[in-house]
Amino acid sequence: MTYDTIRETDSTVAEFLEAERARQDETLAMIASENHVSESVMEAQSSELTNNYAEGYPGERYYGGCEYADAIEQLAIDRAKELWGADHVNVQPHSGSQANMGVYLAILEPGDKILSLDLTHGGHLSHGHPANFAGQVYDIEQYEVDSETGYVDYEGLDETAKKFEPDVIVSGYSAYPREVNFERIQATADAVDAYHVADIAHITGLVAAGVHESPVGVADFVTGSTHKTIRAGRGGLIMCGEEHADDVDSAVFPGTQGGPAMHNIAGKAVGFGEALDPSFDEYAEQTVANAKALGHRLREHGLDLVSGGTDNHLVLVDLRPSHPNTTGKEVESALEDAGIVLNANTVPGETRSPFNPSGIRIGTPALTTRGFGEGACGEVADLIYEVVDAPHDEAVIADVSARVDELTDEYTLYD
Ligand code: DSN
Repeated sequence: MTYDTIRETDSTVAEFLEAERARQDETLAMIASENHVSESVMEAQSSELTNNYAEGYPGERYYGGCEYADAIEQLAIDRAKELWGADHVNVQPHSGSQANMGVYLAILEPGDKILSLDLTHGGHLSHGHPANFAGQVYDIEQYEVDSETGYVDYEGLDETAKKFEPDVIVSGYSAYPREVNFERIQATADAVDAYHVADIAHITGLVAAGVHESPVGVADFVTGSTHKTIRAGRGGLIMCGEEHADDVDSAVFPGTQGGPAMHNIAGKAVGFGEALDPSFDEYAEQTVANAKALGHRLREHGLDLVSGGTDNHLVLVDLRPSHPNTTGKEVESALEDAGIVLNANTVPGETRSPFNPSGIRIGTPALTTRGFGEGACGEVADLIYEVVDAPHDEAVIADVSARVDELTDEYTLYD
């Protein structure tokens, strides 16, 4: 992609776009929810479909001119069905949060009960945080990870479910490094006659590639985002059985959204097509292997990982045991100066504020896309540790930054 035209018509925006391109090229993106989509996905997302209004669904639109929008949306749906093995897929949610909103609207009344994982234990805002619509519209109770092991406390979840009698149990998390036992949570939901919504936003790609247990065909509803580990166009999706298809579709449109972002749906179709290629399975396997290698090396340096390691694409470091006077924000900021971009994150049993928490979350999907293997990820762990250990030492930041420059030159991003 070039910015030739925009450079001529709006040099100010072009300058920012070029700066962002350089930023991504010259830094290591280790925010666990980020990835680098292909140039084909980006082309699709900047296509003429951005001009189109296609309220409704393929073959049943409220506007004319939807012939190609229909074809592309149907392709995205069919490819998603093949990737995840779902009976019914809605690819219109603008994001993972919008996908969750769609499912809640399809099955809940205001005031109904949701049981979900606490945000500081790895949950997500849209699972019922008081600052989010879900926490304001529904009655929320939360379960936690076990304080000793860092794994979901499945027994505690059983007990809370029995007492709270939820209408919905939400599984699937945004800062949880371990494999989720969806069948175990389904058994809990069955025991209390609740729906089970599995939010696989972070692990859509891992599930599609078969490197993480799938909740499809287990949970009543599966929601996700489409631009994280699956590396397709920006947005969300919902999967469910045919018996819920009409309710889900009308909850997305007209329930919570108007016209679908057809250019992003084109990006989803392209990215899903790429993920159907066997090389994507290797990518997903490598993403997990890289996270394990990264975690292993951080542990060797004496850092404390929540749950002791990882089964997926991310590790969560609790800085308190090894560096009690260093906060996640300090580390995030120092690493950004050194060219490594990740985010400060709350940890189970958090004692600081969410704005300056005690942990950092580190993901490998984007580095794996750049071609990093386990050896290079181990070296990145060394660099991260150097900065964690001396976040205010300018010489350390400069040394790490120089090595990051070499790595980004070696593992190039876009041509
Ligand atoms: N904000 C995303 C994340 O970083 O996990 C999820 O929506």
